[in-house]
Amino acid sequence: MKTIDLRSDTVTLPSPAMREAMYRAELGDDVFGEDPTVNRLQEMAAERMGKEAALFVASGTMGNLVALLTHCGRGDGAIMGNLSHTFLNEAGGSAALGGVYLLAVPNQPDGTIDPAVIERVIPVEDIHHPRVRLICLENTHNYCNGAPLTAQYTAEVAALARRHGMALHLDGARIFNAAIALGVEARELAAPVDSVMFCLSKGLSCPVGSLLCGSAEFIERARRMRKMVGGGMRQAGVLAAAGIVALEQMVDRLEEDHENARILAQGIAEIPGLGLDPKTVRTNIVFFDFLDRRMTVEQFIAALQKEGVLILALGPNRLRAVTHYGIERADIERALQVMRRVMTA
Ligand code: TLP
Repeated sequence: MKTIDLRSDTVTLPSPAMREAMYRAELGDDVFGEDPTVNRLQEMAAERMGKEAALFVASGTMGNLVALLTHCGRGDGAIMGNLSHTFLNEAGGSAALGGVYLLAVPNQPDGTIDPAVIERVIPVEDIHHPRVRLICLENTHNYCNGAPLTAQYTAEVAALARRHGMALHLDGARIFNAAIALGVEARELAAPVDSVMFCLSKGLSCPVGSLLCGSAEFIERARRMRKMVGGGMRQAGVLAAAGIVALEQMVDRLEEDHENARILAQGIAEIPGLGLDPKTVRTNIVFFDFLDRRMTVEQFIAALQKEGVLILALGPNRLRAVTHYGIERADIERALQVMRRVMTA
């Protein structure tokens, strides 16, 4: 029986074309800037994001950390959403390693932060106050049901940042999902920001890797920060080769994942004891509430697991299922059947 692993799109395995490209990759020492495959991936990434340069990093967490360390010095502030991955799930790295002061402001259900709220928390120039150098947005917004943020909204926040002499960083871990959902190019969503990180190892199915993109000057400084956090990866072309295949072959198919997520959401919404508004599902992330009182959420997850369906608990009685490469329409039907059976047992 096939395990239907809906815990995350990070569980995706490389495609046969990726494995082949990894095997054949031309390699060099990337700390010397001499890995031709890494260099090619970085050029492609910069081009896809409409930026001058890009830097291959080990993970989304490392990409965001390097971005924060490059934009902010010790004691500087960065404003971000209280539900953002950087604030909640990156081990407080920028505070621990860079002395960056994080100001978390409320995310709205659509993943945005009200610009008026951002405006209110920016302190006036005074020796009492931290210098706030950076605003961070997340697109798609993972914990806000994978909501895509529009280019217009991002441009509005960028203009606000500029008015205050601040930079704007985008955690675009799933920016291609946002682009597909909104019917625009990813570079349009990235155009207003100073730096953008996107992941290869989620919906794009690579085993490892993310890219940080920005101006040539920013990326040069980011390269030093990456080195500092131990991210100089030598013959990283074996990993970058999969990334090249991902950018060439895996972006357009994300629409399939979105379609599967819609079907899954519709099905879950019809199961008594599970709470979900299908309108909130616009990309590949399906959050829903566990409302049943006859069993605990842990028992529900264990019962699904026994039948080969894996989902994740992210918060009390809050569950997440993510569609991705390797999950077919028939798997969605089977996952729904299992959920129905467990809930009516
Ligand atoms: N997210 C993971 C978990 O950590 C929650 C997931 O399964 O969704 N930004 C965003 C928006 C992310 O969702 C993630 C990973 C990251 C950054 C970090 O990427 P990695 O895992 O490569 O460090």
